[in-house]
Amino acid sequence: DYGPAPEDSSIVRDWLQRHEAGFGHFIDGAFTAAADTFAVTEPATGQQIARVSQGSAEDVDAAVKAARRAQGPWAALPGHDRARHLYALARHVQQHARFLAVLETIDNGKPIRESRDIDIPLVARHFYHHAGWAELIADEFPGQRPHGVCGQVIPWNFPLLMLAWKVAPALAAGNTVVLKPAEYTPLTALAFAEIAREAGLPKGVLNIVTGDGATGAALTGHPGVDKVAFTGSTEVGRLIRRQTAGSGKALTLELGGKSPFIVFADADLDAAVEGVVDSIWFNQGEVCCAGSRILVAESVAARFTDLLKRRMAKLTVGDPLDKNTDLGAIVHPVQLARIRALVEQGRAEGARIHQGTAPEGCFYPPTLATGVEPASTLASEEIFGPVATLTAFRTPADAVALANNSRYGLAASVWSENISLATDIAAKVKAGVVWINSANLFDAGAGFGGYRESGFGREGGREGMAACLTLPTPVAQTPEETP
Ligand code: TXE
Repeated sequence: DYGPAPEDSSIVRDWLQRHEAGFGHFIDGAFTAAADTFAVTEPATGQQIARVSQGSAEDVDAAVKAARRAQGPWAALPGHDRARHLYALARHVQQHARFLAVLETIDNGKPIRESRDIDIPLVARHFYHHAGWAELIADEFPGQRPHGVCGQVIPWNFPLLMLAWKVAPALAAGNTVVLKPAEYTPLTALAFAEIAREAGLPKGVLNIVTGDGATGAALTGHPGVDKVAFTGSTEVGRLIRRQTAGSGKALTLELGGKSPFIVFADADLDAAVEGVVDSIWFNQGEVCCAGSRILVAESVAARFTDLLKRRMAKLTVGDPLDKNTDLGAIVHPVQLARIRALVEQGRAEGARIHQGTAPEGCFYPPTLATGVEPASTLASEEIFGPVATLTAFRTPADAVALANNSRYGLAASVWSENISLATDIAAKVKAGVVWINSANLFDAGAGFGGYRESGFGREGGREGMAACLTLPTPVAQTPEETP
């Protein structure tokens, strides 16, 4: 049995106890004294588990200045030295993997099986992968240089993984970072700051300032920030685009989604059912690329719906720290209220709602909505909960039209035993990522990002590295030098 033992949870509770007075920010290699703190709660119990500081404009300014001082020396290190630091971060994450998995589960509400087997291993993988890039940049991107100071704002659905996605490539390229975690889930970022210090990362290279949207806006609007990277809601993405327009800052946005999950008649239907489980019922559906719109060939729609409903009834919703739990707690009562309101609106618009069971508290059952019009709320709004719509299609062309009938374009999943059909459809669906006979597979080596209202820019792989670098301003040539 390799799951977290009960003592892992007590190590985390002890750590929280030690920080009972509240967490400060991590600036210039040290923690500031806690000030102006707000409560962080455990979604599964509603209990306060920590207090963290609400970052002011002055805190953000101090962090940006520390990052600026550290940037020149960091970028001047030979690539293999930056790689050494990133490898050290990866190894230290692995050493603390159990602690980080339990802390993530307590703070976010996600099942321990997922934080243990998916989130934390992918965090380590991301640092290992980008350590490799740190050594390759000079050869692979000749003449390019880092942006400078990166201001990064991340959401609450994959707190430490989103940190890794943003921090690892930025540091590999020679940038320094000020990161603001989401106010619901700041704890693994603060634990990571301790780990970075333990791993010997030079001071000022990574700074963490906690707080809410106002702290985020102070960071993305700070004139000392050269590159802004944001993952979160489309509304806030729009605000940040406006705020940074004309500032000369580079910008990447990873926003919402309403991703199609397309099942053809010749698909392995049992495998596709498991695909749905991994797609919309993974992480309580709080996944930007969740397959929230199931599109299924008319000839198998009734059978597939039946299989799905039966599978849904077997999913266990409850204690996130229990290894048998399939869906944990919803991150916050505000998010739960949002999911409930959207489903009720769907019901009022005529959708038929099929649900599993969930305990009292901040939990929501796995949900399938049938009889939904493509233009209805449930089929078009990002719900960010375990709620999928199911719509039948007649022809492959209908499937593509339905799939592309969205303001978003983040991901898609195509299920068929006919690989020519699957690749043909994949090419026609407007989405940044398309999975065939699989869903929600993330790899540090593959670029991830969207089209349309899902944002722009890529994270991961070569494209992700390119987004952390910039071409130097061209030097004007004198006429004599022109051949
Ligand atoms: O997101 P916000 P919220 C979607 C999802 C969810 C909805 C609302 O549909 O129900 O958004 O979630 C910081 N300038 N997604 O309100 O506000 C904020 O502090 C700079 C999809 O939690 O976008 C947090 O760190 N930063 C999504 C981060 O932005 C600002 C993930 C995200 O919070 C800011 C999360 C501002 N003006 C929610 N205002 C995805 N696609 O992954 C807030 N923030």
